[in-house]
Amino acid sequence: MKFQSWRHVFKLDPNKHLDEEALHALIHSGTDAFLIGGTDGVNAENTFALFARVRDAGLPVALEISQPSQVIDGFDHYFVPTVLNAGTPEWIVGHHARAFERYGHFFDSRHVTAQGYLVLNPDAKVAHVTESRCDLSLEEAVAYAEVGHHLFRLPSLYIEYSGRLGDVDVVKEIRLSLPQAHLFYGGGIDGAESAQLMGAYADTIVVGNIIYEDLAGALATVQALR
Ligand code: 1GP
Repeated sequence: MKFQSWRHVFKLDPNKHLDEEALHALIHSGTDAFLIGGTDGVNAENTFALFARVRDAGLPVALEISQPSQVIDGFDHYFVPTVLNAGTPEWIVGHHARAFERYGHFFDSRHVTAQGYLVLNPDAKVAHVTESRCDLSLEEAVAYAEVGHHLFRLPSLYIEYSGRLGDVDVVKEIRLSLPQAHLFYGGGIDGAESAQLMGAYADTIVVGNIIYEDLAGALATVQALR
């Protein structure tokens, strides 16, 4: 199943505890895929441990690569973020160049997709790490997305509000400006209502934190999009 047809994704954090019962519920929730990734304390060991628990679940499992040392063979798909509004070139192209130095010979474009991130919650860890400029006007946010899609021709864009629900007008305007782009939205989705709100404009909704805080809320996000 290609990522373009994913409507709903659960993002699992290798550095967070998930018991068997919860994992079983997620596997049978009707979600389209699992995305494994996180910002804090993610390494090859905990990434592999989590991957081993979901690899035979019958769902696509993708890795969001946040550092080259975390790359593990065997995933169905790999996403490589490039943060369009990062404050340092490291997170736009620097880490990527170092990853290609090490792993370039393994590169297979059929299984690797660049995601043009717009990091828009200034309080999120990812915003601090990437020194992202989050105080963008609506027009500026759209312009960054347009650069990612039209100029860099990225195969997907990711509107990232990790930790809180974002501004639906930003998601809506980017959708209207870029009807052909594949839009991921993530941040603060905690139940049916927020899933529907952002799902009206984004192609793929990513649900993360709520898995660990309110499993019933997390499960409700899947049904809301069906
Ligand atoms: C994080 O966009 C995802 O990278 C999901 O965000 O954890 O706030 O659901 P939440």
